[in-house]
Amino acid sequence: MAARPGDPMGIVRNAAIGIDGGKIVRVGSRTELAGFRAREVTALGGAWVTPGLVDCHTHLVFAGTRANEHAMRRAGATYQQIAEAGGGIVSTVLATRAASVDDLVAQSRRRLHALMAGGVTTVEIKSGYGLDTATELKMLEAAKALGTDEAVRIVPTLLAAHALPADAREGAAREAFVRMICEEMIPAAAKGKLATSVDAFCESIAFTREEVERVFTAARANGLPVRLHAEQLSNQKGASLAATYKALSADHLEHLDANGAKAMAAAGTVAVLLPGAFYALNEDKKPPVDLLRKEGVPIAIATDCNPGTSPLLNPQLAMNMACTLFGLTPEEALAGMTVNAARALGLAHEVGSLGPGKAADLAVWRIEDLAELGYWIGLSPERRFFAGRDG
Ligand code: DI6
Ligand code: FE
Repeated sequence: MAARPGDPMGIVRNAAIGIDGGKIVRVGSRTELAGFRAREVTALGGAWVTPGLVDCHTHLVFAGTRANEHAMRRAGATYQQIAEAGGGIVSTVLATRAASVDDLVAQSRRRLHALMAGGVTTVEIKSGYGLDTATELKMLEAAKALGTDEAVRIVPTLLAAHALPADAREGAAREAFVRMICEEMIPAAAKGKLATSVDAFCESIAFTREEVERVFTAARANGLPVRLHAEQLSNQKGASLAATYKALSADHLEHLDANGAKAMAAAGTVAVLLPGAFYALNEDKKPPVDLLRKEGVPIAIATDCNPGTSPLLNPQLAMNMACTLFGLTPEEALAGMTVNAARALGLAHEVGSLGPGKAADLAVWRIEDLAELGYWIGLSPERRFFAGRDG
């Protein structure tokens, strides 16, 4: 059996999938594919097949951990208080600057393996723990190396505007940092083909709308599409700014308002929901899922795997949390980690659904019913195929 989300589910029973050169050439019932002459047939014994999962928002490459903050939060400190006290993103920056590319690759590989074991075949990885040009590029090099070594598609994003370095929080130093992102980091990442999009964090503890606009303008000038961490901790009207720049996605969105949702729908900007961060920060404000549905904004789900707010390594748990905490249906959760996640990466023509011309990235599940995806907490697929290859 094969499920093709987007159709809306497009379930085909007694299905067969024809694959050639790492791509799908046909999907249909076994009788429809009876004339398909295959060199090799792999029987899956009545299992369900979905597209390989797409984790469209991670900060998977970093050094060290921030397990201490977990304890601080339990003692009552907020994410903002931890950041202001020199913890948070800036503490991961120090560890990441000190690590070599090999170190970063080794530390990150374990996390990548965990996502892959959960059925992920495409992983977006953001920089953002460098905050200087050399380290941002080093992180992107590490992400690229993982994609070369492992049976997984890595989609690298430059997130230089993630946090302000401790010595550049105000005044001329702050302005110089934003200028460096625009004039140095973005052109270098674009020229080296090390990133396929540019992301930023629009928040009171991070970058203002005006600063994000400068970053987006530079991204556009360098031919890179944009995405935005928007309305995570407060409403900065980031979602409508993202929509103005035809962003691929706006992510988090707990504090999204109706105007933001309307603007996203009109621009085709995907809403990426990150229940792991909502959970780990013990937030109570949920993203307005009914509003997203009403406006017809496509919804994606991702792990947001990062050392601070979402140390989450399991895509099924992200789907389960999206259902349990945010009220998504199991179908919405599956579309959120397949077809809509692919859209958030600008890769819907390549991954996230099963059809002719798409990559033969498959997850094979030993389940009775599709609703079991996002029901089990931490289910792994029985098999996984990447570009037609078992593994
Ligand atoms: N929002 C998040 O949830 C992550 N980045 C961001 O802008 C957190 C990253 C971290 O705390 O290390
Ligand atoms: Fe994030």
